[in-house]
Amino acid sequence: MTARIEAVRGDITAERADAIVNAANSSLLGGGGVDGAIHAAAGPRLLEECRRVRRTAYPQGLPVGYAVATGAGELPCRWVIHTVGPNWNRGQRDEADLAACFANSLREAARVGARSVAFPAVSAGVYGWAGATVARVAVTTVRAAPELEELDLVRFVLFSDRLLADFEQALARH
Ligand code: AR6
Repeated sequence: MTARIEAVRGDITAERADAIVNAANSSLLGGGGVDGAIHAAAGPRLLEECRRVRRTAYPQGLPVGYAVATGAGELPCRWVIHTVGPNWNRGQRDEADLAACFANSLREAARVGARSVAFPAVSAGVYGWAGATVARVAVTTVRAAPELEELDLVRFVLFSDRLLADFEQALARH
């Protein structure tokens, strides 16, 4: 069996997937956008777990393209997988870094035992990547991931109709 891959419009903090992915920054200590929404909905336990990750595994911060799982605090999912997208506005324009976010998040999801994973459009907000590029890289990377065999569902949860259209087009084409 391989996972179903779909795109919906919605708020990822309301997702009941086993794991949701957070478009974080290297500090793992919160920010704006989807990161801010996830921390606000999860409550202080998530920040506490992120601080522990910083103290133990990543004292210098989580590098671009990496992913790390924590619990989910008050969120309806079980895990939050934090990944750091490349920042286009700072010249981080290598698609391989963006692809690594999706690939490494799926690897981390499978490692903790998640069967369903919800992704936002990593790097398509403050970090300035074009939605259509994020959609293409996300879809091609997820389709090629070996972890799909261990998952039931990968859902892209998009915050605007425009981004949803980008992802629907990518799913139809790639
Ligand atoms: N559910 C789903 N998608 C959302 C939600 C939500 N609740 N809120 C926003 N989005 P961004 P980035 C969309 O800026 O570009 C943060 O400050 C948003 O519309 O959240 O990777 C971090 O701490 C956009 O399409 O992430 C970093 O510093 C997408 O999520 C930096 O922003 C990603 O936008 C990361 O920038």
